[in-house]
Amino acid sequence: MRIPRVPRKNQCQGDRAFVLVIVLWMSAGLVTLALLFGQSMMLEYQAADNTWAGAQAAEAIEGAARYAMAVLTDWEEPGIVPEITAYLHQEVEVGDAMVWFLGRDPNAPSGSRTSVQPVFGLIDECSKLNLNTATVEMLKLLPRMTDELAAAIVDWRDEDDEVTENGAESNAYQLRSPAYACKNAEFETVEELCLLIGADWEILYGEDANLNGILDPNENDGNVSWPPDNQDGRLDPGILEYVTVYSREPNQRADSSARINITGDSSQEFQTLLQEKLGEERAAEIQVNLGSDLSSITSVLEVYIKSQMKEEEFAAIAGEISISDESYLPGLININTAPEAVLACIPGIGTAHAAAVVSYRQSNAGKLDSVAWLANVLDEAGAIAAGPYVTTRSYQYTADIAALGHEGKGYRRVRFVIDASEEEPVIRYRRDLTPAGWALGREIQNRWGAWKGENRVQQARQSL
Ligand SMILES: [Ca+2]
Ligand SMILES: [Ca+2]
Ligand SMILES: [Ca+2]
Ligand SMILES: [Ca+2]
Repeated sequence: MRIPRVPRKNQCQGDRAFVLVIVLWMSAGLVTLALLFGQSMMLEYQAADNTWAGAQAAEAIEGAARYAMAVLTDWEEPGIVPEITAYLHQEVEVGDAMVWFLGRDPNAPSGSRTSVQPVFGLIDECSKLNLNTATVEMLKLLPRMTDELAAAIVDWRDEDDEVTENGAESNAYQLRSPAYACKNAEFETVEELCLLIGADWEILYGEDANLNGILDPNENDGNVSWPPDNQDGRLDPGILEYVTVYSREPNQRADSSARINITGDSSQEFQTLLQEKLGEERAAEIQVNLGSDLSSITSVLEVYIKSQMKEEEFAAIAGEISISDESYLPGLININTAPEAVLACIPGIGTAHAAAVVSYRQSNAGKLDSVAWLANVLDEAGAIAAGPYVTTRSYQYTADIAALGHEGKGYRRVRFVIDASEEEPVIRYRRDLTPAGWALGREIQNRWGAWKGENRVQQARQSL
């Protein structure tokens, strides 16, 4: 009996099936390769595109920094905070890129900063407390500040090695591993605070992990994402929000000559000034009110109070007089721009009157030409106590510039401090804050940010 042969047809079918499987395998492999190739091209395209967008954003930031310096150079009233309408500050197109100056609202009540959208503009460094001049008592009143850190700040900058109560000098820093010495000289940046005993991340940054002054989603979700926060719907920033090392006012008149030091040997000059600006009769009355001995006067605000001048009379001479011979007056706080938390640190204002100071200046905008207005909010003793610490002038500004390259990609952010207290504005500080993450709030993110970029990528992917 012959074993029936397997029908040829079937054998043929088997071969074909085998070939088909191979072909299918190969096709699948080719498709996979093509997909992988496409994907890798896509990734390369995306990477190159993002790099390009980042470069555009970085260039735009350089341009915006130069622009900010030009604004301060050209501003017609040096020492007066430029009006927000006097310069471009948000969604400024620079080629294919777009830049924003991240700002602050000085009138936002410190207890209820609920804003999730940033405000824009230059930030006044003279609205902050100067680490090189503030006393322990003033520092202690900052939100989150501890007695230890306040004292350590003063010990860090003072020349001696005598430990302030609760403070820390070299002895304490020598115990650290590795050891280092107490600086015993002025702070040059606010980041130097990180070296100090008692300074931890929470005190410095608080809930504002990206240092933009607004409540970002991760800053109000408890411990779900960094940083830790109390989820109360309000931003509780750290002390970096409120401190500076840059504020200083040239002790000069508008024509760059030295101001008249009324506590020194210049009574004749002062008298002539009063006569020129206010007439002989008023000058005589004012001199009677002031008395002949001005050596114990502690501020120009005290001159205003004791002389019983009118506010507009004082505004006419305030920029001409001083109680110091120094060429610069460091650390004065601009009462027109300081937030409530900083005003609360000023002797005579304190936590008791800081909110009243803010609400007075809000309802009297345009009438805040000199420090005289503070005497309308505080009693005489309070105003005299505050006098040595306050001004209405500012010469140093932060330009916190964020930028996006083409199609909302390539986010970058650099913070500059510009000092306009000398003949030409100079940059005193520069820090890349890109790693701190998105700082422009949700609305801009939705319009320009990653979301839009992602959409473009999807479109590009579909078209491949
Ligand atoms: Ca010291
Ligand atoms: Ca924030
Ligand atoms: Ca959080
Ligand atoms: Ca909070």
